[in-house]
Amino acid sequence: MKKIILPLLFITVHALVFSQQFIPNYDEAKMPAYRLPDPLIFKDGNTVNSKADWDKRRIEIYHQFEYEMFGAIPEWKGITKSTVISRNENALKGIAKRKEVRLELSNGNKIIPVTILIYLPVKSKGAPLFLSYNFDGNHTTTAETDVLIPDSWVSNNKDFGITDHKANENGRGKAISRWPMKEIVSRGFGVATVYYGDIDPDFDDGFKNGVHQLFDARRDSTSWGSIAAWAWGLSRIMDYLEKDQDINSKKVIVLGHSRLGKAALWAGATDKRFAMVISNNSGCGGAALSKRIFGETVGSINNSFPHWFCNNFKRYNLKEELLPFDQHELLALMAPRPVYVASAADDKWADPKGEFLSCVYASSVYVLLGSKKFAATKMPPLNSPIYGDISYHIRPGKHDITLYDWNCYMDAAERYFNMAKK
Ligand code: GTR
Repeated sequence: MKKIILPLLFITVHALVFSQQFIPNYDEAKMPAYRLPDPLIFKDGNTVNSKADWDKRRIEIYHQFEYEMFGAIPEWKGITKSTVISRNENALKGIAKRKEVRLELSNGNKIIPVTILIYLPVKSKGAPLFLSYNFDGNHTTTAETDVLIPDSWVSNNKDFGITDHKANENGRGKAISRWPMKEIVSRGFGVATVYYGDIDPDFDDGFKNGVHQLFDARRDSTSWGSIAAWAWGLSRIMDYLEKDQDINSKKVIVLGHSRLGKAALWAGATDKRFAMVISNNSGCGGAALSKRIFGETVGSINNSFPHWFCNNFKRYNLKEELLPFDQHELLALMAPRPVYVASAADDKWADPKGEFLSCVYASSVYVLLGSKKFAATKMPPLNSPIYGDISYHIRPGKHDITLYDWNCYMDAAERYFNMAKK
């Protein structure tokens, strides 16, 4: 009897302690004292003084994120085929050209289809393009009735009437508040969006579904999680965009909200073809500093989403002080390309202040590479964006991406690409 009771008692106490420790802290006063690694100090203690030094230091930081957090992407030996499957030259009441492109990522006889929905302004040739995943299917981003519904696995969702992991008509247009296509196109920008589950369905299945099927299945503690898979998918979409004559592939802005903001940041770090990188409310594992232990923590994210990061990242559960890097260094990996971080005041889970401080502490790298210093050390008031090569804003309201956010991103992109105001 004792033999059974003791282990049971141990497991129960352990589970209780563990869950207690994942109770989020929202009190600045209760945060631990923490020290952030300096992106401009090499692991051996030497200082980064020049661009050439930074190129070497960047590799050190990159590998830390790769092997300790997002996971390494195995060698890609497959091919991508692309087919335009629909065109509408008169979309959004005549202001946009729309097309859907089917990519087929394949390796041997495994094929993963990925559908890209693209809107381009009729009037502006060479328009900058926002590339951004959507959460529930391309058809949710628009009210246009002929945009395709994904065939891939989707999360069940009461609001979208999904109970069998299959998207259906009920979802059409349900996410349009997040996709102000008319406003974006009217300001001279294009949009390309893809359902993120086309690349990797967002559940813990042991990495057997999505694009993982196209790779060597052997895994170790450094192997990629889903966020790296989504980032990898953005690069494959970029491969296509580079070949599409209608697209200005030098002006592709990778943008993501929340978990997809984490993926956008890692895509920006892994692939320098993205001209600008935007993190909307990306929080823990995205733009927010982990060592602050505010809102979502490394332990809680790994506990809720064991498939997002590599197994090594789990070693830092409840031990953020041991992390050899922090998220300001993820932002620094974009330098000198512009990066934009945005928070929402009620989104405490994503730690707005931790997102802001990442911008502050990434700034030294941008300055070394010739940018102006990030223009704040204190959080700006609501709705008062700080623009520069590192941009930041915090708006009122909840975890979401709104027209206000998009307008700020377009303002920042207009400045960066020297576009005439529309
Ligand atoms: C939450 C998660 C966050 C964020 C968010 C989202 O549940 O804890 O890290 O990614 O989901 O993607 O909406």
